[in-house]
Amino acid sequence: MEKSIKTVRKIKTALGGLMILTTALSGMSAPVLAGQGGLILSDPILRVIIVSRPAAGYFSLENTGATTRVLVGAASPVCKKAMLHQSKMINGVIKMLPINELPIKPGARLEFAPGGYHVMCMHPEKDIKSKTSVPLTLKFRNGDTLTGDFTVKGAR
Ligand SMILES: [Cu+2]
Repeated sequence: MEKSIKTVRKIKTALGGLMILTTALSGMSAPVLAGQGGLILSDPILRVIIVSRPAAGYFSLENTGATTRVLVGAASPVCKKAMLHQSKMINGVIKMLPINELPIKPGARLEFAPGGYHVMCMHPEKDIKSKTSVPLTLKFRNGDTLTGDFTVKGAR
């Protein structure tokens, strides 16, 4: 019994170290997905408030590589169409602007978060709320793609 408790403690310590490393890398908690050329995707979520309305994809994307990467689009089998959008206050009204390309310089981190950049998932699949996570692919100008497992979340 005593031995198993010690083992558990050791595992917890090891996990704690891993969490600290993950936190240091992403500034947030796991999950973290590393893609081509040093791209690191963390905390991907898809916010689904009402299935009949578009869902919004949020994440953090860090470029640890040596070259600028350009995000040009998104796609998911659970969205009829997925687009890159930016919410912006224009004359006191929040508007959503389409984004065609979004460069991420070496060492930079791009935040897709409420009130700013988001992936707009048009006509999400009807049973989307029954899923815990869905695949969503980020597309880059050089042809690379990065597919994350986006956690499905409802209204806060
Ligand atoms: Cu939008």
